[in-house]
Amino acid sequence: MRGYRRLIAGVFAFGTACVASSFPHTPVALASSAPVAIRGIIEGFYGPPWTNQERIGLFQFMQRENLNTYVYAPKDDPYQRVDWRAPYPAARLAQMKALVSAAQRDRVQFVYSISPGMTGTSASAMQESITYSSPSDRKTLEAKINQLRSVGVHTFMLSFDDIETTLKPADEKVYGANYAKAQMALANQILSDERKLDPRFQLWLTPTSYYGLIDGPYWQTLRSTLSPTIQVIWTGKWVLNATITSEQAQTITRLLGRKPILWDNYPVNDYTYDPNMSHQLMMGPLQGRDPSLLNHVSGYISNPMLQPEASKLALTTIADYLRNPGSYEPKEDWLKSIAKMPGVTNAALFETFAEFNTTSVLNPTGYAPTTAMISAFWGAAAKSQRASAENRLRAEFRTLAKLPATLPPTISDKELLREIQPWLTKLGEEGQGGLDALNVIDQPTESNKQVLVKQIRLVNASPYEIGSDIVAFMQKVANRS
Ligand code: LOG
Repeated sequence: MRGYRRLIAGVFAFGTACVASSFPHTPVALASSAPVAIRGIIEGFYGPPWTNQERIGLFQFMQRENLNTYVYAPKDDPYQRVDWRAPYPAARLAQMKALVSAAQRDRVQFVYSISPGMTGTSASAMQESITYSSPSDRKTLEAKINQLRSVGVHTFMLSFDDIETTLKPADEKVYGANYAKAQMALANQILSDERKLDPRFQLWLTPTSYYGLIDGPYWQTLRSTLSPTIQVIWTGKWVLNATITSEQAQTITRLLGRKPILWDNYPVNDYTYDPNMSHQLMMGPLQGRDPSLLNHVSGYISNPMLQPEASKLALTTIADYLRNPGSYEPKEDWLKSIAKMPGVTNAALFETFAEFNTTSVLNPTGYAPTTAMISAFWGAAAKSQRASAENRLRAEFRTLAKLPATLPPTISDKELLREIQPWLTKLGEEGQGGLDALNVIDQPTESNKQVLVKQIRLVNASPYEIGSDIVAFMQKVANRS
């Protein structure tokens, strides 16, 4: 089991200040009015990494949206994690060079993350993991950094999230059980070695304690030993957060001894690919972040979904929040962002689909209109009320049943269409299922019931999560009849 699953299970259980000069070497021209200097995206999820083509598309989007930083941190890219020791072969390095150049062209700062620690204590994990005190491992890591510098990268991140905290015997001899000390010493040494080679070198660090608000030995070691010029990541009180407040950011600033770079785990959806979960799209707006939060962080980076094109809706709202957090209104901004969504030619129709993909930790109820329609239907006391509630539901179910045919011709971005297709298909099946359920209510014949039961089986077989209130409606009708 990956480390983060344990953490996420816990989450589900309950449900200006920085000016350009503080980041002197960035090649990016910062908009002077932006409330925080580092604004961007971290490709930091588990699962299939994006392709370079997808990343380059994202850079263009980022430039338009005034996002200036991209962090390359795909957990499942072997060169970034398990095979961190392996240098890039020439062909792969050329691809990285093309990627870094594309980012530069779009005025996006490229940050390369490397994760030299593994999860667990298996023999292979122990072997793959760095020995912090080993000069040869450090040199190997620096050689990898130097290789990426040769293609134009100057900012690096050492990522120690979701890793084993038991030290190897060689490290124990030097650091006892204090893995924080081992990590900080390595980071400081790399900073001093690399600065000698490259005055533009910048280092960021994702600590093993990357969330929370309660002090402990790890952060005590971090703030007392880590060079103050190294930027440190924090994800909020938890891994996923309904709210992130200025007060929390001020607390963590004291604990880390510096303002954090906020790694916001929204709209990331990798954890919905866990075997016991249904896959979800996170297409709702950013919400629950204090308007003054950006005064208390040194940067804001969003971890998006496995689906880069579909991520652009939430990312547009994030970019708007980052431009002007004081006047940001989630729902209003979301509607505007749909209208701007690249490759979408019929905003109203896209909204019909997108509103079914807005349920998240940030907004547990979401925007799907069927929730209220279904409760109005069951709650209708008078016959006439029930009839009009039924008519409204039927019209909505018809729209949804037809959506797999009506929406695709209005989407010119075929990648976006490919990404959303499984959810679109399921929503169409649910629309049909809703109609089947209304038929059973109106005419409870055996054959109508069989049609409904068959449709329930079909939607329940899907591993994709969408429109669960419609499925519950179908089931309720089947159980009653
Ligand atoms: C991982 C991240 C993953 C995210 C959401 C951080 C710092 N690390 O729990 O790679 O995408 O959760 O599943 C994480 O957030 N750990």
